[in-house]
Amino acid sequence: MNIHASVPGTGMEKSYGAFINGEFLSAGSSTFPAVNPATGQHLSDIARCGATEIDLAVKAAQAAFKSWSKTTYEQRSQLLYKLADAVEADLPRLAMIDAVDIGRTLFETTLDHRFAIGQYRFFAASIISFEDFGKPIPGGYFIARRQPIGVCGQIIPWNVPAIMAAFKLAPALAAGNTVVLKPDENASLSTLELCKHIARIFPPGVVNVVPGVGEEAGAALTAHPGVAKLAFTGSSEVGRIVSTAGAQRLVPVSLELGGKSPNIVFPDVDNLDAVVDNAAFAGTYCNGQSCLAGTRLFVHDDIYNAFMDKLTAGFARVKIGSPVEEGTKLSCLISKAQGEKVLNYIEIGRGEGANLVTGGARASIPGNEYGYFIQPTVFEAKNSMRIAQEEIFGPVISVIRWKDYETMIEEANDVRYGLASGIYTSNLGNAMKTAERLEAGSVWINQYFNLVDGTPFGGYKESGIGREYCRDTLNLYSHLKSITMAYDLPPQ
Ligand code: TXE
Repeated sequence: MNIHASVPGTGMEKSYGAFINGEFLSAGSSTFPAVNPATGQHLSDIARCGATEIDLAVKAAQAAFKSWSKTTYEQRSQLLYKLADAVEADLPRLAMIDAVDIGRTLFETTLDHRFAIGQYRFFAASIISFEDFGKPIPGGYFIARRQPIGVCGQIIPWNVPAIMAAFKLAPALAAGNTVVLKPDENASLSTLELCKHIARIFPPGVVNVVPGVGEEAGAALTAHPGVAKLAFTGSSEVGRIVSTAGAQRLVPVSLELGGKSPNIVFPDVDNLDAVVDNAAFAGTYCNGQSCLAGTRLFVHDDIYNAFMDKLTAGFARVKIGSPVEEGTKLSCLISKAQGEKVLNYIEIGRGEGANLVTGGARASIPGNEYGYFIQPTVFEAKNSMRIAQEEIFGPVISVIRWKDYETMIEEANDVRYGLASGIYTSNLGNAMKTAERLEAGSVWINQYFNLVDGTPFGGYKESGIGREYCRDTLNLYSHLKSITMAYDLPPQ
């Protein structure tokens, strides 16, 4: 492969083929471009794989499973630690590749890779204590034995590719499975680059990465009879398609889907400035392209005006700019399509009578005119409005003023999603009682996005099925077999 000179220092290739059985195939003639969403710069050509490459990859993964599934927990743990070390040593380069490939700030993409490293280490540690269990029974003993499932088909989105790859690979490999992973067509580069490390560390065929578009490579992966488990992160709409494919073949499916999370501010908060900062961060981190984003901000009437003044003033100071420029807080969205989708939602908000408090337009950044940089946008809205109910996936917050606790709780839960939520209050009892009542997989008290390895992550309602990021995830990737032993043959 030729080193591509367009982004110096990244070692990016001119083209990438699928990574199958420990090697990169050539990209072939059918490719799609990786494009810098800020500048429009062409970065690389990526193989547009389909059923043929998926089949090759699944067969390689099936062959590798025979020996990989028999490795000890300690052996797998060691290799995951090695992968974590390799990513850590390569972090600045990988973070730069993501910044130019997905348009998020270097600060954020660096954090993404740190999260990924954490995931590899977390599962390297967790697998060691993933014990079988058993107990004496009358006349014998039973053992509950954990066993890997087989080839896992994994499909990931574009918003945080390094985290998504680690969320999928680490638990599956730790539990003794082999993998065929399809990265997103908007964000394949860092996952393909990760394969260079994987090639040095893991036996051939244990990890296979097949790039391509959803309806082709993705659909072929979900339909392949050799895939024994499916895992998907992306939109709820495609989650349904993946789930249906799994149901047809009766294979287990875990899903992490969209969100429209409530973030609730009580009037008794100790430090309003800190709360405003954190709530702004909750709505706009990742340029708002996060399934966890706290986009429905419930602010109590008693502090409403002060809160809104501070929020607007805060957003006026936010630096919007090139993803690779020091100090940039908000950069561009992943694509024109995503940018237009967000701008369209802003129009929908105006049209349904929400009051636009700040933002609402595309910003023009010198040298980056290609990109969709959207100003941080705040609407005063009603929970029933579309902008408060639908996942916008951009820096757009709907603020909902509340007075009555019961009504607020009802509205906070009145949405089809249930991924995350936030609460700010100085009253511990109130925080815990409210946390109990929220229909969401994660509740953050006093600090949104407080993500720590080992805390379960996943959705209620249409936000998904299964929990990642925690020890329990190993169960998603394991069979539990009971072996029941009688000391004696039955009496005749
Ligand atoms: O996601 P898709 P898109 C939400 C967010 C965003 C919207 C659309 O609201 O605006 O989804 O984004 C693969 N069979 N989230 O269109 O289509 C696809 O190739 C198999 C939330 O980018 O769900 C990619 O790898 N696979 C989300 C992955 O699915 C298919 C993060 C996700 O793409 C497929 C991203 C098919 N038929 C978007 N069609 C989150 N939960 O964080 C597509 N894919």
